[in-house]
Amino acid sequence: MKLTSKNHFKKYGYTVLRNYFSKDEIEYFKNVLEDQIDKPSQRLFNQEKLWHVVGNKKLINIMNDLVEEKTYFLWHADSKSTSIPEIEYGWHRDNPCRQFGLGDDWDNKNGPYKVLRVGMYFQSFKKSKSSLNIFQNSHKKKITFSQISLFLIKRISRILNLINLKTSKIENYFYNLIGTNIQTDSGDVIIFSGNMLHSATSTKDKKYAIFLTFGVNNIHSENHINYYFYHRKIAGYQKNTIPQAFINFLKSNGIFMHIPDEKKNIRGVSIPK
Ligand SMILES: O=C(O)CCC(=O)C(=O)O
Ligand SMILES: [Fe+2]
Repeated sequence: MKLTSKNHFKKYGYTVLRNYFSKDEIEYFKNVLEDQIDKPSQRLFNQEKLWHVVGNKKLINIMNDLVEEKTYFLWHADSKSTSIPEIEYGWHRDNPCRQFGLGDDWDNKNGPYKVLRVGMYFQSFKKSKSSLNIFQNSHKKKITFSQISLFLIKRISRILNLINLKTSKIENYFYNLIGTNIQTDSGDVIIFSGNMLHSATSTKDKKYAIFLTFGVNNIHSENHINYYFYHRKIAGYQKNTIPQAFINFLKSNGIFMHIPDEKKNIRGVSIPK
């Protein structure tokens, strides 16, 4: 029996909405993303033509239903549009405390962790071979055997790179062994828990994607915002550069969440190099 999105999410920590966007919507997003192809990645609040995707009522309702609580926009949102095939294999979590079980994100005494990442894809799988690998349940369970495999894969890839072999085939093979490989086609949306291990796989053609973050009104969402504005040095997350019109837009959609004015200590915070 096929699980509903909600049951799938509850069981594995992620869900995939296939063909979520219509042909016209896909066309629209593709055009906007094509205009900024290979330019430095922009924060979504500075991309007016993409704002409306954040207020997508159907999507907000799906997220509210998945976590059984009202969700808000957490500001960590950007787009990726590249013509250069990616050869990136960065397994990571998107949350502030990236080591399993360590730090505030993993402490539920002040509220459950309910931060969602949303990946929206607008390129055909056939052409791009784009996929997202996920360690299902890595938001609940420590992955020990897999961590060892990851280490081995990195070593093997590095050696193969050194001797100049075409590694993508071999790497994909390994990734399929250790993760759940979600092939992304135009119009697909993946929603996953922000503390889940994941990695984009290599692509062969253009890739157009938008990533958003939503969460319920609690300490974990507050920490997520604080982390991207004050702990990480990712260009563009500056409170004073956010257009008032976007703030008004979020408020009118009931998804506005306050951005703090200063850095707050987060226990167990990880800062990737
Ligand atoms: O490119 C992708 O599909 C994933 C990107 C990602 O993991 C991120 O932006 O945090
Ligand atoms: Fe990520």
